[in-house]
Amino acid sequence: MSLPVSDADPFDHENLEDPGPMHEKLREAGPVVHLTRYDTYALARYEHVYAALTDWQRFESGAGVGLSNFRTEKPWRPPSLLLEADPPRHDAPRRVLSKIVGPRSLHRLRERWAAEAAELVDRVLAQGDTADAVPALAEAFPLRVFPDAVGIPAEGRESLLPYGDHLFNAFGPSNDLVANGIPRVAELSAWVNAQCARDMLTPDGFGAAIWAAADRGELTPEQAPLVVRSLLSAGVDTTVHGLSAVLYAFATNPAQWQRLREQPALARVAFDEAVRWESPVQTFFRTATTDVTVGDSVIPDRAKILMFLGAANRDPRRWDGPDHFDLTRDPSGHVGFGMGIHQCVGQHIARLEAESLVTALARRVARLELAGPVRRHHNNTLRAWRSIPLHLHRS
Ligand code: OVV
Repeated sequence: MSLPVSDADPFDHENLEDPGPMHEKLREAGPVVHLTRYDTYALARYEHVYAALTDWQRFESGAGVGLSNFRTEKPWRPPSLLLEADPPRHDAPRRVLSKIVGPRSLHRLRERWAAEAAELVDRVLAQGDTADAVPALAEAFPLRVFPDAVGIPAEGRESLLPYGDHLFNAFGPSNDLVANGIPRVAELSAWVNAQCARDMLTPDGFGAAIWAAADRGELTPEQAPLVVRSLLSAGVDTTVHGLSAVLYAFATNPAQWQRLREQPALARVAFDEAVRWESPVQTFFRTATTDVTVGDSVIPDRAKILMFLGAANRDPRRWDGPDHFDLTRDPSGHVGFGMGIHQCVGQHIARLEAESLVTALARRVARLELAGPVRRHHNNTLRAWRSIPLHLHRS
């Protein structure tokens, strides 16, 4: 039995700025690596991340998918019924939400979102030929269409981003990023929780559909607001950074933009390739329910396991030229949305948002290029952006 060890800190600022070198070391060290700093077990190869994601019996979520263990430490908010639960408790909320945000239900949003995206891109282009893609496009579009689709009021929406930022930081260790978020937690949580009440939600949105499922007995009235909270928690920052990723990918790969312009139907595959390439959600933890043998090593019962989705998505054992953003590749099978019973329930929403925005841009912009230095935003879980200055050359 051997167990490679590493004293790397995946949550320090150097690794958050550029996790690539650490990912390579972890993949090369072996199928599982003990991270001594946090006494957690790292999986960074595609094969083993995939295996853990699809083995919910031995890699549970109910003890939390962050570093802290809910069985020994009180969670900072009531656990998610979807993310932080295992079967059978996980199943009814998952079944209800999958249907509400599934491809069939989203059909009615296609035209509306295409029009919203066209309007936004026209407004940005009317202001000149440069823009910061993060606030102007990647934040503006989801903050407009997604809360509308959930059915919450316009007022206070700006709270969604800092709430999500703190939530995704809180899956990591209690470092400076978490400390910086704490002063606003009570205010932001109170606002988000208030939006989950039945009488806050418009009758035609995802939120009202969740409450209607409770009326039919598919959820309890106690579960309904927590399922709405999952949408508001997981649905904004993730798509903002996913959209940033695809815009950055095109700005730095002009030949791929030309390919998209010739074949606009590539917008969907482009987004999945960007999710593979950047992995907006970099990591989640699981907890071992028993001793688990991985390679030649044993992960002990109750240990926390850190799954590096971003490292798996660039594992050269699985992908040819993994560091290239390439629209000729088939990115399906990437683990950027997870895999197995917890795989992103909102992925069809994210894809429709991306397809709407990228298509609107492709119709109007012949060339995209960086107009200055990009800046990352550091988060313990998200591969995030602060600024992507772009030159937008109209067609
Ligand atoms: C995937 C994800 C991230 C953050 C929060 C949640 C889910 C939730 O269900 O609240």
